[in-house]
Amino acid sequence: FGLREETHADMGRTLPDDLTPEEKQELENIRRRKLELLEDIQRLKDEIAEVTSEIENLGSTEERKNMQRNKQVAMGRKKFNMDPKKGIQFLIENELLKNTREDIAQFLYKGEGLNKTAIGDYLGERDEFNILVLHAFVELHEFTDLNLVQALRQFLWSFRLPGEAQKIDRMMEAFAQRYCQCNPGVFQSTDTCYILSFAIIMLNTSLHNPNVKDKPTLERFISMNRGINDGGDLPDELLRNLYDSIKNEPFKIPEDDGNDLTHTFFNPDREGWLLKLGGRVKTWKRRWFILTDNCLYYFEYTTDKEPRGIIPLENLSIREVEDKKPNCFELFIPDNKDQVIKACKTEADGRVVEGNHTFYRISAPTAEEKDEWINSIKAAISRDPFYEMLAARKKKVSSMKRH
Ligand code: 4IP
Repeated sequence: FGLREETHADMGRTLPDDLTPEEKQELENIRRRKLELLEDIQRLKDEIAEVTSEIENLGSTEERKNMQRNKQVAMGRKKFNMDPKKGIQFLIENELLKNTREDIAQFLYKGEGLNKTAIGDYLGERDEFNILVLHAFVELHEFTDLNLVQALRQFLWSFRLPGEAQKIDRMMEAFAQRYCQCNPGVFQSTDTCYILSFAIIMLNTSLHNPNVKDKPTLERFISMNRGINDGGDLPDELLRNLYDSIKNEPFKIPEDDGNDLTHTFFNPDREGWLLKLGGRVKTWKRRWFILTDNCLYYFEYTTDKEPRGIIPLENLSIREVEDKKPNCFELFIPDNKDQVIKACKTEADGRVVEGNHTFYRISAPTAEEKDEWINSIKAAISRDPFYEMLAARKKKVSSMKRH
């Protein structure tokens, strides 16, 4: 701009007198060309500035769009964690996710920012579409040349098993199918793979939970799995490898809220001192409680062989209650507060008789122990249907040979 001014000033300046008219004309032409050139440059500069600002604006709209998109994806993830179905619907409606089983499965498999309990809930749904997504999800797992323990480690880390027996059954069935597809010839059938998977999960529990005193040996693990390969036995070598792998490194499972079936498999039965209120005569007695086999046993001393009482947990519910004693909970029959709970007890004279409790009120030494007992008992109460399903499958594969 400065140069142009200068040139304009030049234009007005009188030319020296000693120049010939031709020279004056020549000089005048040079000045004019210079001015034109400068004006061209300025025009170009203006154009460049215009285009640059357009590009900048374009960039920031792109950026803004991206930011907006990221925000919506984050919102979708949050929604998913609160309500998986709604979260997926939101992402689809906002064109952040395609409504295909493959895309949704991929989204869950990547799992970025997603809560593993929510992933498990979505995959466990009974809905036909969710089942298709479950299968697409399982197919994203590569199990080729992994042994069953390695495959289970990978699978059980990718989401959290939900708490319902039917859901666990569906998911483990899908897992077993995929494992057999990736490793043909290892097992006679998917059922064998399914049953062995649970035997491994339970072995993990027995070997690594401090509450389980009686640790199974390799021999016991092998004998427990006799006949599960469609009536035949699996090679000892294979079982030994799986046993060693679990013994050397327990399963790592996603954060556990202790409120469902997985709890049973990974943190099962427990024992400890609790106070119990009497049935007819309301006296508090300190008793050693053991939770196992879906029953609650109580003893006078930890070393007693015979329990003073046995409470089968079937059909019972558990809840926290307020009492003068701290950290109380009680076992009761839902919707029937007057019915006597099916249980047995030992009378003072040693006779074993039916109990008299319409509820069992129990006080734990600390709030933490109360929560742990409630969680373990809840898990024990809810695991029955699953054990039945597993038992049915076991029966099926061990009778295959006979048929
Ligand atoms: C007893 O009170 C104990 O509390 C018993 O507990 C209890 O039996 C009795 O209930 C209750 O009368 P006293 O010892 O003061 O007589 P425990 O068996 O642990 O010693 P439960 O059924 O709770 O085992 P009733 O229902 O028998 O009265």
